[in-house]
Amino acid sequence: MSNIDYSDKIPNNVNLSNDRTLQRALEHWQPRFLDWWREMGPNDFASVDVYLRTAVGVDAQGWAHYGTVKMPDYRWGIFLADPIANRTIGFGDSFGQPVWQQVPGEFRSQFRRLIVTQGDTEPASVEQQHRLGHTCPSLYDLRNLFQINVEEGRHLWAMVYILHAYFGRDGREEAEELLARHSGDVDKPRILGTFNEPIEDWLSFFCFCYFTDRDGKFQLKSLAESSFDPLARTCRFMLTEEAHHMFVGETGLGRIVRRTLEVMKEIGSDDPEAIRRRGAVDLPLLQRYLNYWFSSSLDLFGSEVSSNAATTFASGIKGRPDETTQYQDHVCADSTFESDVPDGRGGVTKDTSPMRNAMNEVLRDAYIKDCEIGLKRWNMQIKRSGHNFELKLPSNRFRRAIGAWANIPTDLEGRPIGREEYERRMPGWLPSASDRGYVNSLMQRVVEPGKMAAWIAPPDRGINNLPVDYEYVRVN
Ligand code: BYC
Repeated sequence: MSNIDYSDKIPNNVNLSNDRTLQRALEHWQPRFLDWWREMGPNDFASVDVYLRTAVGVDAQGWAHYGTVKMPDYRWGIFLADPIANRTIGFGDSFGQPVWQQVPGEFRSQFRRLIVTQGDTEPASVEQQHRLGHTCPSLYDLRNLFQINVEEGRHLWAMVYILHAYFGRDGREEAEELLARHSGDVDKPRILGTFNEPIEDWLSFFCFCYFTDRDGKFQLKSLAESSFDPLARTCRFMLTEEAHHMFVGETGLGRIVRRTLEVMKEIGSDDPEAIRRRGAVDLPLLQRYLNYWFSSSLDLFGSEVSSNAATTFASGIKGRPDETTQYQDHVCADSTFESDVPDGRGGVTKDTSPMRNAMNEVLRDAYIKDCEIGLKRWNMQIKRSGHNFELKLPSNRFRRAIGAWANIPTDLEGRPIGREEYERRMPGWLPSASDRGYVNSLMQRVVEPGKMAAWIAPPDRGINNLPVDYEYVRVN
């Protein structure tokens, strides 16, 4: 089962050639996907050779095969992790029963909704990053951008396979719609807020990979627990690819911090203006970008109290990340969850809800802890350089658009404040027009092998044991 059949028009490890109807349906969708890629993907780089990783098998040995490819020739396909023998349902009302190989009729619309939402984010991110290749800080980074883009394209394939194989005509229609909605489109936007935010510079790109791809990790881990086994298996394999996207975010931001600290040492000052004169990213500016992308990504978990979340947990559709190892109670029929909510009079009060309804918040809490890891590492770098600046995640109440704190003005610590004060202090909290103008001025393309833009330090090592100055993308 592990090996992927690359002789098929659509590479796969699901014996696609045994199901002619499904194969034909997917072969019908394939040229539409390629049209979308040509129009909305990194199309100005269609003819360049890129050093990319392609999966040849789904086991530890097979999934990372490296070679030079032109992106439109990348072999997008359908790869499911191997089945786990005798797998049983790990949570909810049907705990302990055998997992499902088909979608139970009564849960069809909930499954479809989640799969479409997941699928929608994948092409959205490619659209958001559409023009970044023109301002890459190095060939190493350009290659990482393209690796992420092709893998997001493959993740779209992963969801489209499930829609086609298990949801009949509805699924085929949804697969068409996944190519018809576009990031930021006024008439047909992407489903979730963050995926309509423009990503016009590499600082935003690294923040997106750090914060938004990490939501991907948590959502995929939850879906990898699903009782619908084909969905669980496809998400398990997607997670192997997702790890690289977060690595790009974490090391990208870490390299920016390192470069800034070098400049601060050279000039003997932490004055933002002096740092900007040397073409680096001052730490308060970085903090404002972190505030922006973190608060936007928090909304991706949905409302704190959600009847959707309760239903999907109870019915075994969507679990919690690492359900088996991280939790004792897998049914959560009687437990409760306490959270802080606005009291409607400018203050905060406690609210207790059934645990099942609070599953979005359980996930968001775990996500926030995971986000803190990188900040600890960067703060260590800053401290070791003798500076007392500390990067911080804002409160989970700050600048929320979804849930109990939606449109409630708070400061970065989550204290409710008046609207007027909120508006007045906002330029210190989020990137201002002049911050964005400055960051844009840094975005000059660097394509000499091994050379880095002045605002980012080189990576510690290259890709797949190659040197950093390897020509990862042949742009000429
Ligand atoms: N923006 O009960 P509620 C990734 C909607 S990232 C706009 O609060 P629920 C990736 C919600 O859809 C992972 N709308 O929440 C990363 C619902 O609408 P409908 C993506 C929002 O349903 C980087 C309504 O509000 N995967 O893979 O419990 C690059 C009420 O919902 C937002 C998933 O999200 C928002 N931020 O949970 C590439 C997994 N938040 O349906 C890829 C699948 C909520 O009533 N999705 N709404 O019209 C889910 O599990 C759930 O849909 C959510 C929301 C967690 C998103």
